[in-house]
Amino acid sequence: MEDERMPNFLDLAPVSGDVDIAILSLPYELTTSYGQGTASGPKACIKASTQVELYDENLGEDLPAGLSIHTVPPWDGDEATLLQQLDSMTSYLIPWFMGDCFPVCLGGEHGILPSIMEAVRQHPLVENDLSNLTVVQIDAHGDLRAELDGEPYSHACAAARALDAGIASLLQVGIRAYSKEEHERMIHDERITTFFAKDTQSPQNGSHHWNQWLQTLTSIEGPVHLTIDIDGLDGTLVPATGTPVPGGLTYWQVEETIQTLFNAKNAVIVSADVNEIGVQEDSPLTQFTAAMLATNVVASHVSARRKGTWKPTETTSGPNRQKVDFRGFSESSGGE
Ligand SMILES: [Mn+2]
Repeated sequence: MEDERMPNFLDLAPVSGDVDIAILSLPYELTTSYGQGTASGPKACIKASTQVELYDENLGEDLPAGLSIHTVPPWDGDEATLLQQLDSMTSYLIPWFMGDCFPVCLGGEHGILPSIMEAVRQHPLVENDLSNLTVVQIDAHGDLRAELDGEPYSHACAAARALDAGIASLLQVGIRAYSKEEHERMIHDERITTFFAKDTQSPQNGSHHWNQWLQTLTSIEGPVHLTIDIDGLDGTLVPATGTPVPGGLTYWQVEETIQTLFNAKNAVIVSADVNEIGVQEDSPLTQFTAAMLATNVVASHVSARRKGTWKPTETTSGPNRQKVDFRGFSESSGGE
């Protein structure tokens, strides 16, 4: 079973020429609290994606809708230290973050986000300065801890590390599990806007908060990275994610978030990730839900291209790209 051929995302034919959309796999798991299997998540998600319908109603046609979608072989780093692993992931990602194609990363635990931020830094619209980048985070957790069990690069610190990297703003939704320290940071850090699940999911006035969230997305300007921790969804939809939590977003709320974001007139979504994908054994629901969301991200990107809000910033090049040596994490740290 293990050595069966790995399918491409959506079971599409291999790409030999230009790449318009790159599907990247980061099977990275180091610090997930008590779930297991996010390292196998990207592979399970790609396998599940072969069962996703190619027809997209908004596009009015089947994916890939005239574009080339390339499934990049997974990152296979096996470095000695955590910081070297983060460097290795960034090296793997950078060739796909040069603005000529749209990268969609599948994870792996949310600890992949710092590596993604370093790759986004190389994007021509970001120009090595993250201070014009907005990160939109769908998540059950704040991920704003300074450290967890002594580890600053824990999945529980992903958003805090993105802020440390210098991003302009962090917009969070689905949030319902956080510490006192994280709650205080959400309230006092002006770069953070948090939409709590207890508000957006309130049976009495949830729609008021939800409309505010959609308006917030619509008014974003400049480059954006979208990070979807699938535990932002209600735990019933993703029981095999690292830390499933009840009381979360519905599937349609996440789709509406994706579509509203990609439709924002003055925002350019430069990259996205779908992370904390677990492998459910009794049913493919968890990995299939992740595959549906990744497909929706791809279709929404196609729509943004058609509207002209996303344009390639360089000449498109093919699927064979060299890793870029990156040592930012291991060299900038003064040790543990
Ligand atoms: Mn998270």
